[in-house]
Order: sequence, then C-alpha cells, then structure tokens
Amino acid sequence: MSKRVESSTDGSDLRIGIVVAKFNEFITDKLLEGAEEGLAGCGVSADAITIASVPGSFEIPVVASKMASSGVYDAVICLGAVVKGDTDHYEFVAKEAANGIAQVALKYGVPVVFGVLTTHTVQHALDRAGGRKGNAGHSCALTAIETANLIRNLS
Ligand code: INI
Repeated sequence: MSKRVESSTDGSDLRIGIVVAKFNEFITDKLLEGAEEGLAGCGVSADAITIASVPGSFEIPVVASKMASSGVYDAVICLGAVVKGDTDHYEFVAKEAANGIAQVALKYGVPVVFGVLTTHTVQHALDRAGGRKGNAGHSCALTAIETANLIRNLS
C-alpha cells in the first residue's frame, strides 16, 4: 500500500527567513511586498519573519547559508533581480546566485526558494514583480510554506 505524504499551505507554525537584494531595489521591493503578502495569506505572523538585505544577488547565497544553517528557519526565501546589461556581468551574477542558492538548500535540508528574477529587460522583471505576469515573490512564499510543511511531514 503506497503512502502519500501531504503538504499544506498553513504557515501559522513556521519561521521564515527572507534574503533580499538591494540592487534593482525598485524591483526587489515589489518582490518583497509580494512575499510578505503571500506569507501573511498563509497565516505566517510578522514576528516569525526575518528579513535580511544584501547589496546584490551575488551576496544572497552566503546570507541564505547563515540562515539555513542556524536551525531557526523552516524555509528561506531569496529575492533579487538580475537584469541583462552591456557586459557579461549579469551571467556570472545570475549563475552564482542560482547555484549558490541550490547548494545551500541541499547542504542544510532547508527549502531555500529561488526568487531571483533573471531577465533581459527591466520591463520583463517588473512584469513578474507585481505586473502582468504576477508576483514571483508571492509564489515563492507559497512554495516556501508548502515545501517546509512537506519536509516536516516526511520526518
Ligand atoms: N546584482 C543584482 O542583484 N542584479 C544585477 O542585475 C546586477 N548586475 O547586473 O550587475 C547585480 N550586480 C551586483 C552583484 O550582485 C554584487 O553585489 C557585486 O558584484 C559585488 O559582489
């Protein structure tokens, strides 16, 4: 007989860390707003949320690592906006942010959610930060809650 492990979007008993990049702050502020709304909608109280601002998306993994390893947080949400410029810098920042975030999650067994937009234009980022394509911060909040509850139910 197979056994299905269920998850839930009830965040009332969860502690969440958020790491948000200040680079492209006019975009990441909106992602943060979406994430906070999403968490509140899942019943996460404001005092169960810790927000850490970092200079840019490249700095997200090291702070996410500190949070994930602390044992304090059930999930960490990473928010940033990497927008293609005139040089290759964008490629390196985006890759390191994505790889670093994935590594932190696997190393500590804590969901570390990838809410770093990587787009070719500012408009494409704004579309995904509360614009016509929704708010990636909001969907990351739900992903964090669901994955944290799933992990809790597995153990
Ligand atoms: N950081 C971002 O979050 N988004 C970007 O688009 C970006 N670009 O394109 O340069 C960016 N660069 C800064 C980077 O994250 C680091 O803060 C910096 O390199 C210092 O380590």
